[in-house]
Formats: sequence, C-alpha cells, structure tokens
Amino acid sequence: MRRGSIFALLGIGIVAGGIATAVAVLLPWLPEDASRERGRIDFVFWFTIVICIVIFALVVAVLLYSIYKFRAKPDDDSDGPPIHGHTGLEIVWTLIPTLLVTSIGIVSAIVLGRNDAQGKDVFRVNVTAQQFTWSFSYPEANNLTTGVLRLPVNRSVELSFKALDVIHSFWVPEFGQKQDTVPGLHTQLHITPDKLGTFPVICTELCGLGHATMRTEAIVMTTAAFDKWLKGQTAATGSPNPAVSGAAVFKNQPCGSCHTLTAAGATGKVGPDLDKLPQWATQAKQPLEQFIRTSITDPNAYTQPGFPKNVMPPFASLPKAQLDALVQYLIQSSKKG
Ligand code: HEC
Ligand SMILES: [Cu+2]
Repeated sequence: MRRGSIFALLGIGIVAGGIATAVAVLLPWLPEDASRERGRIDFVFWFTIVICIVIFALVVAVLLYSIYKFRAKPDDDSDGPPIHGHTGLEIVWTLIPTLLVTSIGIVSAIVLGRNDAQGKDVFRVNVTAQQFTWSFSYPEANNLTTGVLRLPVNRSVELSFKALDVIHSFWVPEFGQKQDTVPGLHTQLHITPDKLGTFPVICTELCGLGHATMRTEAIVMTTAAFDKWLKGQTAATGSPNPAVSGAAVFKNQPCGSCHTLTAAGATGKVGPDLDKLPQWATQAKQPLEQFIRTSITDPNAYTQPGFPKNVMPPFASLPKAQLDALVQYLIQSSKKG
C-alpha cells in the first residue's frame, strides 16, 4: 500500500469520526444534568465515546478500502502473497490502544475520587428500599419519614441505603449515578444537586412483581424553601391534631399512588378504595381501627378479595406517632367519604 493511500485512509477515517462525533455530541441523547457529579460522569462518558467513534471510523475506513481495493478479479484463482508480521504496525496498534485505555482509566479515577469527596456541612438522608417502595428519613429533622425525596440545592448530600428484603438499586437519571441497596450491607451515595426541579427516582434492579411501580420523586428546592418545608413537616407530624398530621403522613408516603382517598385527592386504583374502609373492615370481621393498623404494618395478614398479595409494602418502620396519626386520619376521612 502506498504512503499516499494510507494518509487518504486516515483522512477519511478522521472526517467520518468527526461527523459521527458531532451527531453524538450535538443531539440531546442524555437526560437533563442536575448534579455536580453528573457533569463529571458525562465528561468521562463523552471522553470514552469520542475515542470509540474515531477508532471505529478508522477501522471501518480501512476495512471498506481493503474490500474494494484488494478484492480478487473474477478469474483470479492464485494464492495471495505470503505475509509474515510487520513489527512497525504491531508496535503502533499495541501502543495506541494502551495509551487510550490508560487515559480512560486515569480520567475515570480522577472523576470517581472527586465525586465521592463530600463538601462541608453534609446533609444526611437515610434511604430504605423495600418491595416496592422507597422511604426517606431525615436525621436532622427527628427522623421525619417521607415517600418523596426532598433535597436542598447546592448542598452536599449523603444518602445511606438500607434494603429490607431483596437487592434494589437507587437511580435518579438526572443525578447521574446508581447505587445498589443490598440487605445486610450499608451502601452510600454522595450527590450535590445543582438544579431546582422534580426528578424521577427509579428502582433499577429487577426486584419482584411490583418492580416497575417502585418509583417516586426527588424534589430539589431552594435552601429557604427546603428549610421552611422541613420545619412545617416536623410541626405537622408532631402535632396533636390527627386530622392535620395524618394527612401529612398520607401525602408523604406513597399511599396515594395505589389507593383512592377522596379527602387526600388520591385516585390510585392498585389497592382497595380507602373511602370504603368501614365496609372492608366489616367484611374482614375486624374492628375498624385494628383492621387499618394491621393492614398498614402487615398487609399480608389479611388480603382483600380481588386484590393481589405482596404488592402493598409493609410500613412497619413508620415511627409510632406517624402511624397513630395516619390510622386516625383514615378512620375520620373514610367515615366522611
Ligand atoms: C404499591 C401499592 C400500594 C401502596 C404504596 C400502598 N398500598 Fe395499601 N394496599 C395495596 C393493595 C394491593 C392492597 C390489597 C391487598 C391487601 O389487602 O394486602 C392494599 C390494602 C390496604 C389496606 C387494607 C384495605 C383492605 O380492604 O384490605 C389499607 C388500610 C391500606 N392498604 C392502606 C395503605 C396506606 C395507609 C398506605 C400508605 C402508607 C398504603 N396502603 C400504601 C397496595 C398499596
Ligand atoms: Cu426495587
């Protein structure tokens, strides 16, 4: 092969690589970027992708050129020339990949190290994963427990995971990292949300029948709004007035995504209509209060005919004050409805 055609090939490969890279980088393939860690992860991602695209384009250019240039003529039955190695080529095709892979390793190590480094004044949240729900508790606020994750913007957040049954995996695409939650293991994830908004929290480890429903939301708020919310919640869930506090607990937990309850504006259809609780309790031959309480902490103790077993998660870890308030709230609102 003449030197000229080698340079032509290189040229074609690099131009094709450049075009493919432009398509990859300019089209918005990835979800919105909402954390500092995500920006760094994206950098590693594109660093690697661009290398892959350019190498791929070069290889395909050489391949297509060879298929065209060195094809046998229809009447040519002769053997090809006997070729034995090419030291120069071998050095080149060993050295280039070694350098590229090593550089990817170095960039990744730097990014991982930076992403795990916490800032000052870390905000801690304990995350509990269970079939098929997430709950979040805030040690800074008396272990207030919610079903929606709320975070202050631009503050270092440390999520500590506990799994009650099987392996789950925490994922907010906009935050850019995933973390498995493993029974018996204490796993953690550090994030610094840097954009206000509401983002999906997804379980990304097939964990059973209701895996697809194991979703909630992460709401990133301004520091002022967050502090105000935190104060309001602590006040509401500690309040002696059950109508107020129970409503807050119901809203904070994922109940409404599966149940209908007019008083809370909930319209879920996965579980029984909670407006008809007195009727269901009579049907189960249990006193109303006891029926509701057991149904929440141990749903499989009694399964309502026509509804699936093992879909409602047990809320056994709900603090007693919140559970009491929730039960009273359900008694009152179902009698009204
Ligand atoms: C993933 C869906 C899901 C979530 C979340 C959920 N439930 Fe349920 N719930 C069900 C299903 C399905 C049943 C019926 C099967 C059974 O009785 O165990 C049920 C049953 C109940 C019952 C008994 C009703 C009856 O007639 O048997 C009560 C009370 C109840 N849920 C309250 C709640 C409360 C309060 C919450 C929030 C703390 C909640 N549920 C969260 C799906 C859910
Ligand atoms: Cu899961």
